[in-house]
Amino acid sequence: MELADYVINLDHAATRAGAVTFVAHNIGTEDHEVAFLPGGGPVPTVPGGEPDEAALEAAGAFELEAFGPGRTCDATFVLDPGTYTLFCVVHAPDGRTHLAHGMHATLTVT
Ligand SMILES: [Cu+2]
Repeated sequence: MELADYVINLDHAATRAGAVTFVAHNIGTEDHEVAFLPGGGPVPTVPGGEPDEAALEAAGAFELEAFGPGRTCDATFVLDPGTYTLFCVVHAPDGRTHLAHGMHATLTVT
């Protein structure tokens, strides 16, 4: 996948369940991360737009931690079938999260 400012471009919108390796290229100018929300749907936030960490933890969210422009990171996760929302909550220079700027995508696992 490619991570840009502020877009997640997936190579495949769907994949098979089991161990899935993600290779993420940061082609943007800011740090980016990829957080995964099992169950899909909107990312829970608290008033002001910050992610609701307690709700994310309760939902079993996990992540590929933030890394810098021009870098590539990979991670392997064991995924159950379902829908996942992928998103980035690094802060942009304006103080808002990348998620608030539209940096999210949907992955379907079958
Ligand atoms: Cu980002």
